[in-house]
Amino acid sequence: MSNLDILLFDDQLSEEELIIKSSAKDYCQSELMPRILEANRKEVFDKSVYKEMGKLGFLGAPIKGYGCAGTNYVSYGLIAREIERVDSSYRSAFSVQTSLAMHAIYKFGSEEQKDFYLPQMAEGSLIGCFGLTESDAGSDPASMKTNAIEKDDGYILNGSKTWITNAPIADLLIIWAKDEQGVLRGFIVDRDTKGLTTPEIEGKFALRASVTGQIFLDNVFVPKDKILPDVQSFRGPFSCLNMARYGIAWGAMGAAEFCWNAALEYSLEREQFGKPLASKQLVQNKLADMQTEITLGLQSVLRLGRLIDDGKMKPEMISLLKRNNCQKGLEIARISRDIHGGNGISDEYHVIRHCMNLEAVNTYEGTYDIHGLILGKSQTSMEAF
Ligand code: TGC
Ligand code: FAD
Repeated sequence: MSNLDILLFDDQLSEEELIIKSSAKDYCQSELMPRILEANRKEVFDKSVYKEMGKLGFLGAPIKGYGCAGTNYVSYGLIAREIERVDSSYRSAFSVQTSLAMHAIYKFGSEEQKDFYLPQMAEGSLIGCFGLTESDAGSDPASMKTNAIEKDDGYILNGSKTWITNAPIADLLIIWAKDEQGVLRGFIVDRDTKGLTTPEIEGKFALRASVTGQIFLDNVFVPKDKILPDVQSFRGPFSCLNMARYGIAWGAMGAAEFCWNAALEYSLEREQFGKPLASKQLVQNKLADMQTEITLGLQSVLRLGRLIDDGKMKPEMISLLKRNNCQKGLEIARISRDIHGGNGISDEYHVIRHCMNLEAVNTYEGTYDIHGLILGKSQTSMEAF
């Protein structure tokens, strides 16, 4: 179906980007796709996925040095797209490790922290998580209660986090907490630290192949060398979020592409009223809408990737595309589900899984409306949060 790439997307990629895209696609289709149905049904995340991604150089891909591949941001986006074509849970695993946990250490950590953690995280031997959200501080993380009290040789952390990807399986937890002056600080909390518990949140109907949990910090002692020295404001976590949101904007298009292709194939094969569904005007119009939104969405994230690689990124650019591509991806998944009729609710056709995943993807890393408000603020200079 070569005529689907109507604006010849791949012609805009370099030789290196094409190789990365193709190796990501091969891995995702041969190793992840065969596992996802059972993983989603049984709500399990296979930790060996991290080792496999590590071997391919995906983890921390855009980081220079420290055992990381040092790709550009377009390549990082291409990887996210291929992973999420299979499942948003695997893209979540990739995003949290790369853009949230590793990026936090890379941007704000000491040289010793980078030397110790990043190579092991790049190879998938250490798994990270990123604890910002609390039960009463979701869209508004500035209202968090988790606090850090300074002692001679470190800090004592108290508080809790919720809805944290990887929390139950993480070897190291990036925890954001306010000090006694109300200044936001970032801490690396190692798994074996006394007073740390990370129960799993069960019964999710989205991202079932991703582990999500809570984090409880009960007088957790963090030595001075585990504080991220170069961050003293919400600019820290928000700059990690920029990178993860950018990856999501690509990933949502990968999930949407899967759903569009599935709708096309299904409608070509399925006959009703004596003809294939694909011969019906209503169906063709839906396929045209899917193709349009995906083509525009992909062109836009490619442009954004080039801007990031050229050092011209502004956060509102990322909000525009995280918001748009998640919403459009979700709509496409729902319409594909509808075109599949009754079969659309069976996981064997995969689209219902993408629908449910994209509900969560539309919410995390800033909801659709929060990104609308960020864009509103950038236009009007007035905060409407
Ligand atoms: P505000 O006063 O606007 O800013 C505070 C400081 O942060 C700076 N800043 C940014 N810096 C870099 N990038 C950005 N995007 C930034 N946005 C703001 C700002 O310049 C300021 O710096 P300074 O030096 O003056 O201190 O902050 P606010 O409290 O009014 O927040 C506004 C708002 C609503 C935009 C923010 O709270 C927000 O983005 N809320 C959404 C929360 C969110 O996205 N949470 C995500 C949690 S992590 C997650 O969901 C992971 S899921 C991963 C997965 O599984 O894939
Ligand atoms: P709320 O903030 O309560 O929002 C509820 C609704 O109110 C939304 O529709 C929202 O748009 C709307 N709303 C909020 N404020 C306004 C306003 N000012 N004006 C108008 N409407 C508003 N967090 C982490 O820190 N790390 C993680 O790894 C992580 N992983 C996650 C994994 C999953 C599967 C999920 C579901 C969430 C994860 N999160 C994580 C948390 C996620 O970032 C939050 O769920 C998200 O930011 C929204 O916060 P909330 O759920 O508290 O919703």
